Amino acid sequence: MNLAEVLLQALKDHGVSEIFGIPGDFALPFFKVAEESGILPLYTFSHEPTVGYAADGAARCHGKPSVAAVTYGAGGFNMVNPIAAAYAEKSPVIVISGGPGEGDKNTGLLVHHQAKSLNSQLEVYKEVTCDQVILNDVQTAPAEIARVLENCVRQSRPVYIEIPRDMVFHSCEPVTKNITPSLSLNEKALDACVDEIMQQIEGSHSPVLVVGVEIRRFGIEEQTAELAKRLGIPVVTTLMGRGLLSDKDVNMLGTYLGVAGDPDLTQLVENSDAPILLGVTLTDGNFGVSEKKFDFRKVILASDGQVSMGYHLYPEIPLEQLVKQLHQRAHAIEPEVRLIPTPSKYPTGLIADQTPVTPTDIATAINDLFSNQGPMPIAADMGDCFFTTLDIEYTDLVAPGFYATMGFGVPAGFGMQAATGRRPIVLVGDGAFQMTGWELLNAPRYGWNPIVVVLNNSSWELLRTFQPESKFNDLPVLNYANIANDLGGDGHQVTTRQELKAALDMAVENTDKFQLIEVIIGQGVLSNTLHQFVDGITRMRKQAEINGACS
Ligand code: S1T
Ligand code: MG
Repeated sequence: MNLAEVLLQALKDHGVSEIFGIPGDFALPFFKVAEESGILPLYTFSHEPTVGYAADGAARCHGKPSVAAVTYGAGGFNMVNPIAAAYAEKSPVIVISGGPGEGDKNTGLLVHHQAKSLNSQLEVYKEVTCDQVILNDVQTAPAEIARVLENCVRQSRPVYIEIPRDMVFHSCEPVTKNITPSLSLNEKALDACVDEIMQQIEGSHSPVLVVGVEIRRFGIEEQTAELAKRLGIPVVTTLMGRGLLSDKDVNMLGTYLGVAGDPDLTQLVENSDAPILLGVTLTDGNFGVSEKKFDFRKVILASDGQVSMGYHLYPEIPLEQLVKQLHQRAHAIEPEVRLIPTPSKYPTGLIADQTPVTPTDIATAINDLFSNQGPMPIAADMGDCFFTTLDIEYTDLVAPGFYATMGFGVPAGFGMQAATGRRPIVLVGDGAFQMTGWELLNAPRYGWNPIVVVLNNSSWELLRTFQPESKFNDLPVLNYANIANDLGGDGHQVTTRQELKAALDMAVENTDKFQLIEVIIGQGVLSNTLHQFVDGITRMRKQAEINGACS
């Protein structure tokens, strides 16, 4: 086999199911082998941010790596932001970039697409990946590929592989996959850690399980659900973790949103005497809106391969081993403080009248759709569309809940459909649609048919909420429904609830092409959850000012 075939086979052996990409002259040989070998399906797009977001969306759905392949320089640098998002949210994306060969380097001339130096791209990607390699030696290539792919899986972070264009067709030995990649395990430390956790849980009155993205990234949602059931304790997700355990039989109370969320749920989490945080990342999005500062002496935090509780830190405790051991030791805990999930607090029963549509009406219409025909997976962009998803029944969701980049929605919807074969609903604001929504032109060639809901307020409304005086928040007025028709789908423009319901029913019926529902929303009209976030953050800032003034 040649080096490219060896790499493609190794990708497949490490769980990769598809490649997203845009070629260039430094990557043409690799893309030629990728297309002609058929080892993995290849989907090309129009702009590299979409390549990165689609691979991220697919990786999140698979719980396994996905590939974003680009050319050197113009392509690679164009995709840094999506890979930064994947790094921040622990999504295992494998970046494969073409690169200059020996012939290119020895001319004594500057190489086109290079920036500061020939290794500039590698240096930049070191900041958003957990391991990197340039494959310029076929003798060492198999071991280097094995190492980098193992780190991608083991750390659930992006990695960078550069394949010089004059190396692609060199014959190369196949990659020997390293043993199941897992963090090194200290058995005695694991036993001591589990003992201490069980002791705290058994002595608690109000334990609660808070789950974060690592339980999906390391493929242990089922095991986590079993643990929760055996302990008999309630489960909530972090903002970043919304959508986790959506198909599992657990006592799921919803998403912890602090001051912006359900008050009973917020109280339960913040007053718990044994909050168990599994696979949770301590970010401002997840905990910045905490009404009450957590007493971290009581928090049990298992994340990034270690466990901290009280003043103890247990290094080298892989999450999957911890959950397995806890499950073996767990027994029903009868929490005295129980929050029985009240009937669904999600809005339903849209009144299909002439009232102008609000973001929460969109959530209500989707909830009604789900109750009639079952849930659909959702890909959300960043803007009020993201906060709107929090008013939608609990379902599979991919969204940039922490890194908060725009442009994620439509491409991640592609990644979701490529990875799962399920038709997604995409929620995106007009500003974010202007970034990557045009990529819908590529949907027909792959038979993808998302239902894309564009919240069109002709505004960067999320920014206006915090800085209303700025005129730059006004966006051009565009008819996205007309544009959808030109991009190969069906466009529906709606203003009233009645039109929204009709358009959604029609979109669901039409599966032969993507459906775009452009919802005209007045400026200043926000989702319930965003209102709560803004009120909560404003209240906290005022309190901080008062505290500052008093100190
Ligand atoms: N650029 C990128 C790539 N991501 C971002 N998050 C931003 C800029 C900053 C930003 C937001 S929210 C927002 C911007 C520009 C406006 C979003 O407008 P739109 O998509 O129309 O949604 P809505 O009108 O619902 O706000 C976050 C806070 O950083
Ligand atoms: Mg907008």
